[in-house]
Amino acid sequence: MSKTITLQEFIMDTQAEFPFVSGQLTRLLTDIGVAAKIVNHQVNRAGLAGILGEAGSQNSHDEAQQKLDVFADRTFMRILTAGKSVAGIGSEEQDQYVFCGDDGKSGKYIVMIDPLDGSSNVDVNVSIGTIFSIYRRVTPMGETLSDQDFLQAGTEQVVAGYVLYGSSTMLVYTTGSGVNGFTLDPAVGEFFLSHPKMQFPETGSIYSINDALLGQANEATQQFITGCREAIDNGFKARYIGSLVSDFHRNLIKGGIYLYPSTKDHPQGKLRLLYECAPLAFIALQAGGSAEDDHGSILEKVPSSLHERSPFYVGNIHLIQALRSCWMNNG
Ligand code: P6P
Repeated sequence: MSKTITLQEFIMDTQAEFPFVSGQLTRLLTDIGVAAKIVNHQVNRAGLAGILGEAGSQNSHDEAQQKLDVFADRTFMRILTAGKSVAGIGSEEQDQYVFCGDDGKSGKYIVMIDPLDGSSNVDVNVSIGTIFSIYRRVTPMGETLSDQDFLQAGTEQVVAGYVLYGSSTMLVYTTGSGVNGFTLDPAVGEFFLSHPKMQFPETGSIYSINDALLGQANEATQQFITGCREAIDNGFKARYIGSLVSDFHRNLIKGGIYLYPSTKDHPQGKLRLLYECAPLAFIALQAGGSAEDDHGSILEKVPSSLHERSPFYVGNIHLIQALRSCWMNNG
């Protein structure tokens, strides 16, 4: 039986894929793995460590921060900043961009991150996740960062990935050459390659949407979901965990579509373009799937602000195409 390789070995083996490789990206990916292990440890013992519940603070979206949100944000900030590869970070938990090191003049990469998505689920022991995206800086090294470094289209991503703190903890990422999944062995504290070359199944029959919001959704989404419900004899079923990374990961493995349309409460959509939709869209396309908003490709969207929201539909190509045809039918 061939040896299962660790995340570190895989990163080293594949770093040659990158032109002008300087080792900075290798260091950055390694740092993400380390931060994920630290956050995982706290998530797994949250009920014992008195870190369940709200931190008593709010993030920039006036959402109550969970204690674990704050812990995860501080952990990723600390480790990514210390690594010297990162010039700046955009985080769901930070109102503004964070410049790393010497005012962001030396690091080569920009990181977008949702440190702990779905964190309110941790109190009820439901899986949660970290979502991250890595871009090259636009301004030359040695200059101070500007908006253009942070507000890049998803097509400019160098790396996208997520950590799923579930029944086991997984790190799944792509550098543009396919999607690979690593499972943490807590006994040795290492991530091992467990899901090489992840691809959506040929077809999918799971639809994930918050049913309570359907009445507020656009006509196309309502028509599509009605079609799914009528296809129950073809094996269609509804599955919605309420934790984006968990719903996405399940659909990636079993096949399906996740939908979060714009609603009355969230007229631009609830999910954030830069650190939720774009990274998962990159992964989806690399895994043979598709990701759109109401008008077309998520990856082509150029954000105008750090916390911009977007409607988000992601999953098997044939399901996204079926939704698109509902848009066409509804003019
Ligand atoms: P709703 C969690 O707050 C989150 O951002 C995603 O993880 C999840 O898919 C979605 O919101 C759930 O939203 O409105 O269905 O509770």
